[in-house]
Amino acid sequence: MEIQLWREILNPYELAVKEVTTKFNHLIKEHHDRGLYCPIERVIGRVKSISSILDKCQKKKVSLENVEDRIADLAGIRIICQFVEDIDKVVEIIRNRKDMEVKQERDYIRNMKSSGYRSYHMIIYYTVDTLDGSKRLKMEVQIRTMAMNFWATVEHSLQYKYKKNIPKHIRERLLNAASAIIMLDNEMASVRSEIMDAQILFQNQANIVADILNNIQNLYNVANKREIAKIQDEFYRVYAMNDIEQLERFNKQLDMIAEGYRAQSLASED
Ligand code: 0O2
Repeated sequence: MEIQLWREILNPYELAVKEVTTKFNHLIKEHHDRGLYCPIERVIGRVKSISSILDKCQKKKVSLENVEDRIADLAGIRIICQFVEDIDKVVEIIRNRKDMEVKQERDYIRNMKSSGYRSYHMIIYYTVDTLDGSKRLKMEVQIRTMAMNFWATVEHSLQYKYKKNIPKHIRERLLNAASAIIMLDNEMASVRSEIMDAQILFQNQANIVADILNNIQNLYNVANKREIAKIQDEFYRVYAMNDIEQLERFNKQLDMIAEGYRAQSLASED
């Protein structure tokens, strides 16, 4: 097949990967903005390389005309979670989305592959709009924890190195490592709520500080320089206390100061 034709085929998949990655990243941001814990830690997307497509076609005896029908992971999204429990939450989010339709699900977490591979796979339908009109295409979504991702990445590199013929002693090591990953994920699950609390607290503090800085920025336009300098010094003093309640109180004071200036400017307009 001509290279140009490959480009034409893969173009909509590129768009799909960009759109879906952006949507999940936005979901992460929405959680953070609201001070909520997000079950998604990170999102990665890729369009399968032409050489990987050719390899897979050869392995599965797929003719190039049938590539789009038979290869479901031309577009791939990987969602990385912190905890195993988060994976079910992400699956539920995807099942409930109006812009994605689930075609197939494979649970390699409850049914680990003989290699030791663990991950939750979903094949979804997703529609993109291009110059040639709408196109409904298939995408593979892999959902796994950071620990599962570490294992899969290392194992994938070894498969590449040994051309899918990993020596027996290394395969045994990988199976041992897979068991260790299960233990690690279980251990982390037992402290999940502690970690989540800490992260939410950290995110809330970051949101309040962003709010305070925004307020100070706005006061620059209305307050005099001496007052701004005083407010800034006070901010650094309160920040050093490392106490979220003090930061909240300070932010409320800034709101009141800003409100005072607003009232003043309205009165002077009258
Ligand atoms: P790459 O290079 O990652 O793209 P099927 O649906 O059964 O006809 P398929 O597509 O092989 O065939 O399905 P499967 O088994 O669900 O695997 C899909 C993808 O999951 C693979 O894509 C890998 O990315 C990943 N995967 C599956 N098994 C393993 C494994 O044992 N180790 C690692 N590291 N990853 C695995 P590709 O195209 O095979 O590879």
